[in-house]
Amino acid sequence: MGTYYLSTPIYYVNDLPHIGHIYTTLVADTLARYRRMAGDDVFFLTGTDEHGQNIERAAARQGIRPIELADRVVSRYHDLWRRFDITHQDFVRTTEPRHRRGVEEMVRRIAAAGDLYVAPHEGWYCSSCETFYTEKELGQPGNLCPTHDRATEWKSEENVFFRLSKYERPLLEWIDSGAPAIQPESRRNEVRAFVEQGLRDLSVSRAALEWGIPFPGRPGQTVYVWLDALSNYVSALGFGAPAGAGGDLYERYWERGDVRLHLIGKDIIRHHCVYWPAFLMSAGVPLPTMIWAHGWWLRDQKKMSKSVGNVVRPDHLVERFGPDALRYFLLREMVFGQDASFSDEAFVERYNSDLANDLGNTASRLVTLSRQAFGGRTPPVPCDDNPLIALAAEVVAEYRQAMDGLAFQGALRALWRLLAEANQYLVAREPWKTIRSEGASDALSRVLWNGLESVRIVATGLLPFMPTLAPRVLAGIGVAEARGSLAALAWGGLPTGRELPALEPLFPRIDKEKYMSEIPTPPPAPTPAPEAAPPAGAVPQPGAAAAAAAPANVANVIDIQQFGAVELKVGQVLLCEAVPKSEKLLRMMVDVGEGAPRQLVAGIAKAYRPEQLTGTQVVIVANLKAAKLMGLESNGMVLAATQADGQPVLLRPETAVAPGTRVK
Ligand code: ME8
Repeated sequence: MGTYYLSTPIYYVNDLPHIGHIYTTLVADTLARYRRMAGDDVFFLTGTDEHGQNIERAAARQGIRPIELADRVVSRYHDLWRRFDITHQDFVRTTEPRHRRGVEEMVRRIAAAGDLYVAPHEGWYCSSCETFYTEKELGQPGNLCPTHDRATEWKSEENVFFRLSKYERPLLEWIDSGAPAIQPESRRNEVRAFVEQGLRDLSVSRAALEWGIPFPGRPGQTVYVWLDALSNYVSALGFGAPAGAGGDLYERYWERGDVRLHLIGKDIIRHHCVYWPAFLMSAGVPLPTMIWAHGWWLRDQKKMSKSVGNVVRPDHLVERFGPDALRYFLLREMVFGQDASFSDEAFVERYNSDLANDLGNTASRLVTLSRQAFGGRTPPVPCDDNPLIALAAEVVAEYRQAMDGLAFQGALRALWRLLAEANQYLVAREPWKTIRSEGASDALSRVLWNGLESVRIVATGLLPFMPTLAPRVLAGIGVAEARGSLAALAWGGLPTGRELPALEPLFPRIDKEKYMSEIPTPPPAPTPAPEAAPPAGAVPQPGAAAAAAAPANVANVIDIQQFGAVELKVGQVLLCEAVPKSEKLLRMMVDVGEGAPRQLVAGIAKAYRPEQLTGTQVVIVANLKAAKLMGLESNGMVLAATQADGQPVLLRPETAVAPGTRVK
């Protein structure tokens, strides 16, 4: 027992939350509830990350101010957390004055440590993760961001730098010291290898980005979004608040706290396990005691992500089955730390087998038999000598060990072992036959009591996972007060002779086929393309109305209008040459039937020599916003099939056509 601080990442507000965001918050909530059951003094923090280029651009696309977009999305987060009954103590927004004070204090302390200097800065920048990459790190054709699969831009500006390189050794010592602070082990090794290969200083200010916290003492520059965002973990506790203004939360939960845990997805390991500890070391602030990076929810083998556009939003699942079924599924399905694939089919199967059948049927069968035999009450005679007692003790120990180690799937499997054993026990003793042969005997009472007691222990262990339904299961088996304490996991808590109302079905079985046929079409990609007329000739085909339903296994269906918004054209390559100092880029002048040729830059140099391309035809995306690659403007994108090993194969018309011919 002690203080237990835990946080989720603060989520970007450029789009609505999806299953991935919900997952981290559900994990945090489950853990927070469990720690409270264990008697800890818990502080659970979540919030939103509202500054940066990505949000500035998303707002501009919608013709609103960034703060309006943030307010809109934040209210959606609040609704969602209410719906899932998330028990966070605080929700921090990076646009709040208290957060700005925390960031300013962090910068002040880092500057006082002599760890800031000004220098020119250039590199490949991904605006989705607001991070600079080296060409080596990009490792894919087209200079795509390794996380977001999106084109990066070449950026060059004068920035404030943080002496990250100075913290190489201290970081390695921290990673290697005592109890491993980075989990799981594989991630710790990854971080260690990254630090060991050498750290470059980090630019922590941005020029020409207005939507951010002004960099103290550097007019015209804003604080790098990650230094801004990471500081939320202490700004919410009152770090940087005027003396006496914020209470003692910072001292209690951070400076003197026992556990300081960040739960994150593996996409943001470097920021949390390298930058953040280095900032804290520089500022003289204690480090987190643990950072736990879980895997990704995938859809079609790709990370579910707003930028990729393959997300599953929780709305229809929550509307149909309530929040607890999704809570259970997400925590049961993913081995914490590894990737998992989301599918509606798996959801329905798990719901039917684990919740409707194993839990729901066992509970309702026991309640029905007890009501029948004992006048609508729980069995009058308990039992303190039967094989389920030892198993329950074993299962509870396993459950606690798993929960202490954040192995949520393991904890649930342990509980289900007890359920399965209780079922076996009932099948072997056939109380439904005993009722007929013996009536309400003591022997029958003991058997039913044992069964119900097993369900009580399982439902108690489920309280952190299913905060709405687990208390209802408990109430349904005659336990009026759902005691949220680990002591309630001990064998023997089921009251005897307690009134037992008829159990309403808690987990009605889902008709899988019917459900699968009714699943709503996933919403269009998050950044809607501008309105455009359908391409000429795009006459709706007979049966095209059926396209309103998603083709099997396709998550991110678009309609013909959206497709029509992308202008694909045939281009004639007039000139092609390598880009100096780049292993990947080729510069081309391409005739797209517009009079003057266009300059395009493509990351295909490892697969094609310039002379192989001059005079040939390619297909390009003609209405893509211009991007800068190695300082060269690219006005469009050349289409290629990217093979499993990353090698591109260009797409071309089968026979030569006039430059500018539309592809549709
Ligand atoms: O990165 N599977 O915010 P973000 C599992 N603002 N978890 C996922 C996921 C997926 N497919 N997609 C997202 C940011 N997540 C920054 C964080 S913290 C100081 C700043 C979860 O909105 C996971 O926890 O992109 C991941 O780390 C986080 O959402 C990223 O949310």
